[in-house]
Amino acid sequence: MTRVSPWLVALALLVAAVGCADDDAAEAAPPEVTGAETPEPAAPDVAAVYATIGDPGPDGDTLVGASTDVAERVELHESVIDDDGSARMVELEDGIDVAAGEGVVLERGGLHVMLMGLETELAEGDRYELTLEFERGGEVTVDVDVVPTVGGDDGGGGHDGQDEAHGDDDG
Ligand SMILES: [Cu+2]
Repeated sequence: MTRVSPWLVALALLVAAVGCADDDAAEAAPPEVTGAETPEPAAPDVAAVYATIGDPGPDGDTLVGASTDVAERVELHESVIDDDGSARMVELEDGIDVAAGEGVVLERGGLHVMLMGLETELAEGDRYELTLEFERGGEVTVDVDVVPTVGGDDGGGGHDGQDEAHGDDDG
């Protein structure tokens, strides 16, 4: 009768687990980030960053953090409207989900990256570097353009482009 040492069994399981983890991480790369911009900050201390994060691949990914030289710290936020109609921002401590096959858009009134404790004055036309950290894909550094502030506190921001179609007039 052969007796298998429990230590050997444990070791075999450990090796198998590590092997699987290695396979999973092998092909990871950060998703493409485009159109990163910051509206010229209205407050002296904080600024928002909007951008489009592309398809992270079939496994999806999560934006878990960000950093930059121009601010003390960076948070991930979502703007929400309370029941009483007032707008506020909540910090997303679990990160921002980047959907498999889709990506995610960070935009005014929704998901965004928030610079807290600005150490450099940001004015229209400036450009700074922001490093985004993804759970699977790792880090990617993008250039962020400082753009004019659009609109005020009205929460609006729709597009006004109207196209009138002309039909054919047969006499
Ligand atoms: Cu915010």
